[in-house]
Amino acid sequence: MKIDLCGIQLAGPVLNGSGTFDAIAARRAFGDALLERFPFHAFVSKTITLAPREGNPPPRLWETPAGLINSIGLPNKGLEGFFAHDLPELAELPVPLIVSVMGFSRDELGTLVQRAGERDEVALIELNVSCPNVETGLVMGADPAETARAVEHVRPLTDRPLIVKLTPNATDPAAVASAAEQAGADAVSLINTLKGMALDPRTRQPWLGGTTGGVSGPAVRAIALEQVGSVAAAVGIPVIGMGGIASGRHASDFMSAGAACVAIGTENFRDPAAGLRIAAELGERVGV
Ligand code: RRO
Repeated sequence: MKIDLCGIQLAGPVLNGSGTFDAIAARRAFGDALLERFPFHAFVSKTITLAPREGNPPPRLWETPAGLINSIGLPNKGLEGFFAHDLPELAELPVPLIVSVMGFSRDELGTLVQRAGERDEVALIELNVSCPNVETGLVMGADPAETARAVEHVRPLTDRPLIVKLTPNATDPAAVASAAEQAGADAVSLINTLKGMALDPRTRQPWLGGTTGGVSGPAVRAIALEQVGSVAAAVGIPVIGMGGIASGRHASDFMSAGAACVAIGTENFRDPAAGLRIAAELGERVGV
């Protein structure tokens, strides 16, 4: 099932959700076997910011009956650290590389997009306007006009295709998707995590170091499927669908709802080879 994603050729439609698969650690653990049987048809990096970040205080994870709540808080080496340490290793992966970026202002986002787009190793750029775990609590992607301003600002700064990663924590995700499309986005991806919270059973205080977190996994799949369907009906650009996908059946549901590609997130933590299994199951379902 060959896919043309914004002019980039993929051998199939299965991606990873940003931040859910550490390809550098996996390469250390599995060696070149990882490259010979890489689980995704394109690889999305963990979101990077301009300056390095430590991330949120621990604990950073809570397991729910059907998934996770994370409060990771964007730990990363910053743009220069990413270029120096991560990009050379990610460039060795056998699939196109999508770099995920997040700015705390439009100017920061512009710098990230421009600099990432100058690198030959980077095939596409994903704008993460939907992280639930930032100190300000402000999420650009919750508002159509804010999202459009961000995309309009960065659009002239690169010729790389731009994917806008949408939040489910918006009143009308389809309106945000349309605003992104009109502002020049080449694709949208959704869903990021849903805002949630867990309490420490002993102290009755928030368990997560960041107080609240993002809910993912099977618990969010029905919500994600509905949002992918309504976004796909509203835009003409490709939609990358994700949210609790754990089987080929789930992946084919998202594609039936209008997704051109799917991404695997929380399931990667349970099974790092989930992408291979899901791609095979999907292939059997659609007869390729
Ligand atoms: O790092 C995180 O805490 C995080 C990010 Br950037 C995101 O986009 N979504 C999420 O659930 N966690």
